[in-house]
Amino acid sequence: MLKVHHLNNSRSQRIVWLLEELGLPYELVVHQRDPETQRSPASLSSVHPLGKSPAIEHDGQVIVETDAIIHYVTNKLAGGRLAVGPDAPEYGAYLSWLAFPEGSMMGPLVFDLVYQWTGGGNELLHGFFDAEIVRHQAYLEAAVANRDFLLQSGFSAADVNLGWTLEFAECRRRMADYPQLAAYLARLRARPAYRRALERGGPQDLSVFG
Ligand SMILES: N[C@@H](CCC(=O)N[C@@H](CS)C(=O)NCC(=O)O)C(=O)O
Repeated sequence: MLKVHHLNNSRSQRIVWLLEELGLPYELVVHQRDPETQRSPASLSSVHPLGKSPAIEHDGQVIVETDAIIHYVTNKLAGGRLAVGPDAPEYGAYLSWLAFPEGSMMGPLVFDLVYQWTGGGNELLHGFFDAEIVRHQAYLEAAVANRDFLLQSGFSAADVNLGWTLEFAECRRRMADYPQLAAYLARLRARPAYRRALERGGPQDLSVFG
């Protein structure tokens, strides 16, 4: 049985959501953040040396990194459902979108949070993160302006990956200027599997990162 290590209020919510979308069985192990530092507990470091979520266990292996887990789940456990295969016209677009949240977006958003938590003081540095966040948000706003989901072929695992990232951007008050993006996030949140995932992995409260 697939085991999912989930940290409360974290990006591993994506994996719970993906599994609910796919209707796959899984055992959920919930680890609680330290309420003061928001760091993960020792129980997660006993799963993998990095002590990060998400992590999954399957067939005696521990797999980490959100994008790798999404590839593993969709292609190995779900016969390619919610993924796009190499022969499909949108294969390149799918891979690009799948990598975008962790590869491009989360870095500046997390640096901006840490900058705030550590008291700021370097406006040059802050200006750099801020401009990066605006650039990414504007790019996304245009990308979802004329379509319901990231790909023309419809909803995919790339939307799951981006959806939680936008929730994080929202708690950082980075969504107000982007109506198309807000509408896209509302479409994602309206999905029954999204709501089931919150019941299973939640409740989610990202306000601590605000
Ligand atoms: N690049 C990794 C990032 C993993 C990560 O930073 N996870 C956060 C959860 S949002 C975490 O475990 N934070 C707790 C900690 O570092 O102590 C991925 O895509 O899975």
